[in-house]
Amino acid sequence: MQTVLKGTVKTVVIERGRPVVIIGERINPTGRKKLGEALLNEDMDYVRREAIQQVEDGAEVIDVNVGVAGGDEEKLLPMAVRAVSEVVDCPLCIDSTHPTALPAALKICPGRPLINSVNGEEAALKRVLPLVKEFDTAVIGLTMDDEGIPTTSEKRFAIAEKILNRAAQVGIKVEDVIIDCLALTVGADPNAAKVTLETIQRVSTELGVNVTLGASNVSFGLPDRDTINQIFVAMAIQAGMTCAIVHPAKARRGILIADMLLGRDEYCANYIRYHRQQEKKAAAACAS
Ligand code: THG
Repeated sequence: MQTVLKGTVKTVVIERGRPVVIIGERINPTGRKKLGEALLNEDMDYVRREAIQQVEDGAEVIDVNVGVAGGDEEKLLPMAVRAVSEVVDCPLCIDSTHPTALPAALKICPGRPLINSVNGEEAALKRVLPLVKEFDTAVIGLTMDDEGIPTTSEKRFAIAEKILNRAAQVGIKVEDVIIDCLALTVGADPNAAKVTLETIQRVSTELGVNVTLGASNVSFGLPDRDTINQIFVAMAIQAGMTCAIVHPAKARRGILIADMLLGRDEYCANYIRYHRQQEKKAAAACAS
């Protein structure tokens, strides 16, 4: 089950058994005042720098979310997508549910992006799936609907099935739907992470599709978020997650180690290369 995404130059293949693909989450103004201000000022240099940095830190796909209070998303989304695609050659993940901003961004986005996202809600399915077909993209399907996010893996699984069925009806291939089993903060519900992991396991084994998470959500409101996120990501990978929307600089090490421990890194080459790079960086920082 291969999901193939394309940037201006690079092609990214998401598939179980291959190294987990990092989708850089940083172009998102939620909780980031400076980025929000930059977007309101249409300062695309800030967005460009953020994209370049994430690729340097190991992102293979860049998520672009410009949802900021008072911002004109229909104008900002295509602007940001263009700016990012001018400075990085990897595929983009267009993170918007705005009915007109999304098609406007798709029109100018090079390659084969990932749409983030559709969900099990009737209105969302009717609005987004035709765009996936028209622009020949892949799409993330969130396991939630008009009743919100189910608290059981059975219900989330049923929504995943529904999204795949509806996608098939409009001629979207099953490999072009990546299911998001939804990470919620364990700070609000002790079973939150467990339900997510159980859903990943079922979706991955019974439906065979690629699975993703906005993994950083799991630690909202808790101390030492980075460690929680790293351990959760490792567990999600074991359960079947094949790509992760994360902070690349913070998540890469744990992901490389999880891949290595699951036999997806021959001779530990990726891990050792990464380790050497980090040592070089540290030495350079000391010398300067
Ligand atoms: N699923 C899908 N897409 C998503 C999410 C998801 N997109 C948005 C979000 N959830 C994933 N992206 C983020 C981005 C940032 C943070 C969490 C998830 C985050 N930000 C810090 C905060 O708010 O405290 C601040 C950032 C910083 O300055 O470090 O945690 O679930 N498909």
